[in-house]
Amino acid sequence: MGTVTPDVEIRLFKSVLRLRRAEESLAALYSEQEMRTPTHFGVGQEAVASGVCEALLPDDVVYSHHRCHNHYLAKGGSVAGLAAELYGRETGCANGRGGSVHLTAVDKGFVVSSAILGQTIAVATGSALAFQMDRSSRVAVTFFGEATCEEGVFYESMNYAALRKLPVLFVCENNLYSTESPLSTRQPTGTELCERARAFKVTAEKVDGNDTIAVFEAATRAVESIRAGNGPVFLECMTYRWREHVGPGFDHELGRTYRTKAELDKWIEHCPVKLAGERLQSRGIASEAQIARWTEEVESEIRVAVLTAKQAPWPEAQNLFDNIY
Ligand SMILES: Cc1ncc(C[n+]2csc(CCOP(=O)(O)OP(=O)(O)O)c2C)c(N)n1
Ligand SMILES: [Mg+2]
Repeated sequence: MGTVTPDVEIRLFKSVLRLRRAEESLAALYSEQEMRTPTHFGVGQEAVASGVCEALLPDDVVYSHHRCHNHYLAKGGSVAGLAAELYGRETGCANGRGGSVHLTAVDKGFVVSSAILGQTIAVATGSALAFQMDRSSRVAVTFFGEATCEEGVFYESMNYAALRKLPVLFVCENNLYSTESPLSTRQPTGTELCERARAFKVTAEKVDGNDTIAVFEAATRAVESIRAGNGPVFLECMTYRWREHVGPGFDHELGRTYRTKAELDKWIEHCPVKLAGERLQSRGIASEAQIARWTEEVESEIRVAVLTAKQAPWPEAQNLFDNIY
């Protein structure tokens, strides 16, 4: 773990490609009105999930928030489980009970996602406490948006994690917006979230969240430091959500004016999948034909997943109350 070998680069590229194709395919099908769950797509933000998860071991655990598809898939969740969950079927990863914001793949170390901002930050911190008490070397990771740094639970968790030197990695996906509110309306000018983390004596690093390699390297440093017993790390990954806050559309096509098409275009230029693919080709690690083959493999996995999901049974009434506490 840790070195950027050609194998790592290939895995990172295949991961962002899989995340992108899965979400784009699901977004395209959304208008059929067969998926009835509100869905927060993470298109444009894939490199954060792929880069961090590549730095983890299989028994490290990941928690996520409402924009969770990328994290679930990058930690090893299946496209079939995701698609069936969005279609509300018994074969979904949460048996059709959770919808888009409540994904789980415990056997892969993706514990759960929740739409209540900040909730899983506290739960991940609790997992980290359990790992420490068990003298295990496992790490807990929690992904959240930059608006969640405006929630009290973020500071309580960070303080406790720092105090107890807990093995937790806080990953902030800074996509500049909370629903339709830009940072400038929510945080004082010049705010640096890393400085807030450092105020708690937490090691903090800011990276280009669209650069798979940069994220992977920063996450690797973070995880090594955490496993060495140095306590939590805060990683701020700068990125951008391409689609509307919730739903498959594009803001400019829907007449929304809280951000501009020009801003989106700038970020599309800095696309994580494009960057990772170009890097593979320029370094002679993979050809265009190889990339086309990988794309076809991913497309085929998604086609099967969607077809199977659409034919899968609805949840059974008799086990409706299972797993409810
Ligand atoms: C405690 C809480 N407050 C408000 C909301 C409503 N809400 C859902 S998503 C969201 C925006 C979150 O923004 P951010 O954390 O930056 O994540 P992003 O959507 O940008 O990925 C808000 C305010 C909520 N789900 N939970
Ligand atoms: Mg945000």
